[in-house]
Amino acid sequence: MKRILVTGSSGQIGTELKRLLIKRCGSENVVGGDLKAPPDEFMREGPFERLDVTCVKDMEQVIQKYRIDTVFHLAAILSAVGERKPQLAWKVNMDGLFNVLELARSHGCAVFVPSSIAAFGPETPKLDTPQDTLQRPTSIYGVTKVAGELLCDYYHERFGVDVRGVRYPGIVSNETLPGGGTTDYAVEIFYEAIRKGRYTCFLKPDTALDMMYMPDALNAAVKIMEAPSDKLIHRNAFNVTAMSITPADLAQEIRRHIPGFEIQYEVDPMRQAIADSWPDRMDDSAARREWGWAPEFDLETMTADMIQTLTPRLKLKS
Ligand code: NAD
Ligand code: AKB
Repeated sequence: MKRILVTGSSGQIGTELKRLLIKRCGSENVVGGDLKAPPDEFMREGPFERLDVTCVKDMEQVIQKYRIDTVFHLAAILSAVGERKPQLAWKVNMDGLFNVLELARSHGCAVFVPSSIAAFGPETPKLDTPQDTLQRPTSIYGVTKVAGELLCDYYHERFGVDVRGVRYPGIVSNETLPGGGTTDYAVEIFYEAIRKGRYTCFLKPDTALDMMYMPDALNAAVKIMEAPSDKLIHRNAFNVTAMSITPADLAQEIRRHIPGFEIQYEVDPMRQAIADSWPDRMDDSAARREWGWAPEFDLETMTADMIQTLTPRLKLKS
């Protein structure tokens, strides 16, 4: 049985990944670690340690205390917050990753590290963005993601650390709100559509970006970690996507469920510039070929599920 540490376990992905891993491995085998406590409804789900990934001592104590053999390293600063606090983004994303990889090397842990569409930049092909291509991102978040991908490759090649990962697109979910990224509109829009019947979007209506529903994102993390090593040609930073959509596409699909839904646009130049520098649609054929990646949700099924799940919950709170 695996002994797992999820860093960033109070975040958008971490809360739900921890819950899924507990279902698979048992609550005593999955430890959450984060600077902040999890949302109330996640508080009782397995051990939680308040830890700072930039502090190697904190990290080592937790790894030793629970005899951890696998780390899902999700603690990070995302794109919009990163642009406001670039020094913090570098510190958390790079020092945190370095600490995790060093401890994985000395304690023999396997590691999952998510990269992002942010690892690409304006010179990268926007359509069918290849697995292996030019990566010159223009956000500090993207810079840390490319450097992180390279560091992971290095630790595998140089020290044999079993570190794997995917390049996630924007993740849409309904448990924990996103932590300050450029794709957050695709979550906020559902909450506002249900609560108020209208939403003001910070990206232009025709901004195409890759997106994915949370169940597929969780499945990708588990599946890549379980893939037979000898089948992997790449190992780290696999492109994965489920849909390429614009705010206008999402608004139109929401209108099929909430007919009077209205969307307005007040563009935030900083987040628009970041979105414009990212791919419109990635080619994820390497992940499909090498470890059988296949998303289950598209725009239609994700929208229906988001509205069905969120509506009773938000109505109850109002
Ligand atoms: P999030 O912002 O929701 O959660 C990150 C968590 O890390 C937060 O709970 C925060 O408190 C914690 N954290 C920050 N600094 C820390 C520190 N020094 N020590 C310990 N914990 C710290 O992010 P998320 O959306 O869950 O993203 C998880 C990972 O997935 C990140 O690496 C992110 O880059 C990547 N990713 C996310 C998306 C997405 O759309 N959510 C897309 C692509 C990649
Ligand atoms: C962000 O917008 O910063 C994240 C991501 C795509 O990495 N959601």
